[in-house]
Amino acid sequence: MTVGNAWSLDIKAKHEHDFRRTILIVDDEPVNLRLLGNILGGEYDTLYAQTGEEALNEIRNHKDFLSLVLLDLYMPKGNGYMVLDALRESEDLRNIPVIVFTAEKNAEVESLKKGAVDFLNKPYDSPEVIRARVSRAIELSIGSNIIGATGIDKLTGLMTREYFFQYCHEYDKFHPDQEVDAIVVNFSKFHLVNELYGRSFGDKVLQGIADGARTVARACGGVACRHNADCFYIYVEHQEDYDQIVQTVDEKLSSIMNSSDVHLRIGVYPDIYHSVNLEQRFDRAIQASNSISRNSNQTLVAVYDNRMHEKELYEARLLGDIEKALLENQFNVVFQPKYDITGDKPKLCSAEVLIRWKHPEFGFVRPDFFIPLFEENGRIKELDRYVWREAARQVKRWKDMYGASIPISVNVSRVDIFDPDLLEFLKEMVAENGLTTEDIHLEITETAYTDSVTTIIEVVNSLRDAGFKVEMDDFGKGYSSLNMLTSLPIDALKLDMAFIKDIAENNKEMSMVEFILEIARFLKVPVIAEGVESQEQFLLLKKAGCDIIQGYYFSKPVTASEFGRLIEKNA
Ligand code: G
Ligand code: G
Ligand code: MN
Repeated sequence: MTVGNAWSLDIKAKHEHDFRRTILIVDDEPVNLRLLGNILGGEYDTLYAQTGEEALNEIRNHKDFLSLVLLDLYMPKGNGYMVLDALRESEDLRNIPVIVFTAEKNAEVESLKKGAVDFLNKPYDSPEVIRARVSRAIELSIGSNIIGATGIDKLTGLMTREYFFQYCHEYDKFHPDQEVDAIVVNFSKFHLVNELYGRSFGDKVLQGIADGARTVARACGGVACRHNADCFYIYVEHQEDYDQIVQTVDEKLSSIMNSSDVHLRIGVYPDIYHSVNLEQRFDRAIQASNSISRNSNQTLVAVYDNRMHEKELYEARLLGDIEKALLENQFNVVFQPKYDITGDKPKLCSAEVLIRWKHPEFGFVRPDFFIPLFEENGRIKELDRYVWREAARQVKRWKDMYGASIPISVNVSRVDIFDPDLLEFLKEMVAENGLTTEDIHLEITETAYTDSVTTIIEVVNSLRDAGFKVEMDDFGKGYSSLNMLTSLPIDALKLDMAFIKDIAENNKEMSMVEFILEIARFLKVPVIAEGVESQEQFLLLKKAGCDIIQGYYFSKPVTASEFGRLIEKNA
């Protein structure tokens, strides 16, 4: 039996704060139902049942969004105790809080034992008492079922994500035919706002985005939440386009900070086919937003499309194939020589080990595609360790063959930095191969330094104390400031390829490189230039005082045996 307005829950008219919860009132007396309905109907959507059996049916039918049951103990066809027992026995239902009505002390104790959370007196307490007890019981049960007793994020006043997802699930149930959009709003490099302007300003910026998200949600018939620090989720009716959304959020933010500093990435997954569940839809919205560059200098929106779907399937395939790939030796390594150019003649001084994956079906898969995938899915450690071992074995072989070798550098993923066994593993690995820590250099990407400054400094210090040389890779790709360099413990700086690309054509680029070289000289840190392809670039870099060069100009990555011959010639 359904009375009240539960089925016409109109999300459009509602803002997150006045989201209505649903309660079930069970009593065999119609008069009592009406009375309680009147007391509680202003605040809650109400369902009614007159027997124990009916009550269980209603509970089962609405279990996903029922916030509370008010239960009379004495009824025909299954009394209140029977209902309590049935709820307690069911995994699905036992978390729904129940308040019982009773006139007897004994019954109170009995029903609390059977799992009721509270009781109300019959004849009824005053409306205020009833409302207060009901609301407290609901709050308490939310507190234990989901995080955050109120469901509201303190900083922004938006829903918490748990509450948000509950709400969205509920929305979907009531609006099975509504086309909906899952939208995520991401602030790129938000930590920089905190670092540059302080946390309290950062908080204001987040409130600004929240304000924008709330306005959008209201205008488009939906809800918004803060999902985590600087990422907001919005769930609204399907929109024809997203210009208005971008504009709204931008406007709210530009009243707080310089609009030229606002770079939001907005991703949208329009669920036109109702084909995937809520969580997946938001994952896809995130994928869409990740397709936008973190370095873009304006707020951009990306809508999930077929191409992204293919990519998702492809990524899933690759992930599924890792095990087999490792077993079947589909991975191998190549070596790209590095040349010291400080003397008269360039001299082979090292090489970087690079992984290659020859997939039986897809052919060569690019590492800059699969490395991030492995990182995200916790598989990079295995892969990196495989590569490092290969590198160590090779160096040992070359030492045995030629009586000498040169140090080889390996890439250390930023994820490896958090591995507590990293140092031990590396030390054992060199020892097992009869090498020393000087034979293996470690390249750690610049973004690792900016992600987690204190951890990385600790880890790098311990690696250097053990004798490993640490090179900061991809310098310039991330956003560590030049003055940060002075406090970072490193043995070499690898300039990102993007810097080198245009130095021959563009004076400004070359000045930038010269400037970095100057600072590095001051800090006594040698600089390695990557991606040097032409003689012109080589000569410019040599003139500017660059120390080491890696790039197609000297050599593409080569196989172990080819590199062995280079060592032999060198010696
Ligand atoms: O090889 P190119 O080969 O396309 O490499 C692309 C990127 O992938 C490089 O910038 C490098 O940082 C990364 N990479 C290559 N090999 C490895 C590896 O063995 N481990 C890690 N973590 N990254 C690697
Ligand atoms: O980890 P890292 O960014 O250092 O990897 C270096 C990457 O740069 C590898 O993918 C390697 O194949 C690539 N590379 C090396 N030299 C050149 C070059 O001269 N031109 C281009 N386009 N790529 C290069
Ligand atoms: Mn590298």
